[in-house]
Amino acid sequence: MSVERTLIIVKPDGVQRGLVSEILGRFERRGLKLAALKFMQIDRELAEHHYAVHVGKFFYDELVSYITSGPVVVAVLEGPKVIEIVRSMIGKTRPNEAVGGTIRGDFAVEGLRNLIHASDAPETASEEIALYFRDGEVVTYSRAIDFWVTG
Ligand code: FUP
Repeated sequence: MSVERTLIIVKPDGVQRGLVSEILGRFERRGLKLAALKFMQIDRELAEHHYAVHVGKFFYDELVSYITSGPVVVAVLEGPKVIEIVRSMIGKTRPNEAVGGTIRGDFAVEGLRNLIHASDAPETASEEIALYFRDGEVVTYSRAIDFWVTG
């Protein structure tokens, strides 16, 4: 069984609205394994690296201002097909299009205030994990429940 990792960020609106435990709790309850966790403020340089793919787009400046506007929680989650699973749990990028049952569909309303980021492919996941965590900060371990979650 191949195990993947993905990076998630509870964005400044998630922290300010007191939704950190709700969001992390959903991933924990799903059975996904926490491999790294950090509370931090993203500075402009890091934001520009993270969102390099969006340079020049109409929403870029506002996106960088928003992600640097307050502290965030950054985590690495691990599990088989975790990238796809987490993307489906966060819901569509535009909160108004996100269906109920997803994080955005349950708690977000409009525009950039979409509460959470999650890597969208294996290559971006590796790049993003390296952007936020040093090697030793991502922890490999086994849990007693792994047998019951992944077999
Ligand atoms: P997502 O992976 O769902 O967080 O979305 P992207 O990484 O593609 O985009 C990053 C952020 O840019 C989104 F959270 C919101 C913003 N964005 C827009 O405002 N409009 C768009 O068309 C695409 C992205």
